[in-house]
Amino acid sequence: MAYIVVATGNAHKVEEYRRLLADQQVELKSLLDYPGFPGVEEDGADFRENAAKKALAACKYCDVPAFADDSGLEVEALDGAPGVHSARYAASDPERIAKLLEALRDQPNRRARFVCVIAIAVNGEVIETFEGEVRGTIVEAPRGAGGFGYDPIFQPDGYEQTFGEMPGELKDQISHRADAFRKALQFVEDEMSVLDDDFC
Ligand code: ITT
Repeated sequence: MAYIVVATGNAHKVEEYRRLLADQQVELKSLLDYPGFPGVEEDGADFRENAAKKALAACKYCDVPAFADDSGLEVEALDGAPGVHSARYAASDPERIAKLLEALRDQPNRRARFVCVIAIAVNGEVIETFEGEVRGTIVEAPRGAGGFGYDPIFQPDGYEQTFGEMPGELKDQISHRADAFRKALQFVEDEMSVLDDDFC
């Protein structure tokens, strides 16, 4: 079966993409399958730049079509922080959550959004990027052990559960990653005849 590489070392992202790609005739590999991959410095100014950098590096290294996502949480009362620095906000998921809740202590405005930008690279070139989002609020204390990252403190609009409490299949329907991925998949389907030779 043909395969594509998702340029991530984050096992939770790989799991989400495996579910999102379940109906497609393509096998998904990730950087976990390429232990020699030298890594990418995520020093871009925004999600788009970092996603493009990651996708391009993986496409060149693995010599197959690759995609990557750069994603994060933007909190309104913190002027969009941690944003593109979400992964580096603190050393571990529990510390990132604790730091964010402390920054929002006594803050009535708890509006936030998750953002995900997916970049696709084929034949050593980034061909397109797609942005997805989901809006919601930051709850007062972590709830749920599912998902990863900031999931236990993010409650999407229209739901009583945080991402940490809901089944992965429900997160897949409404998440920023799913939103960006749907747009990317539509693009690939539309362009398939053009990209057929490249897309394995
Ligand atoms: P790769 O760069 O290898 O893909 P990463 O975890 O470093 O893995 P990012 O640079 O895109 O990924 O950083 C995204 C961070 O934003 C991630 O570490 C989480 O802290 C947070 N994040 C992104 N999407 C999330 C989600 O669906 N649920 C919870 N937190 C998320």
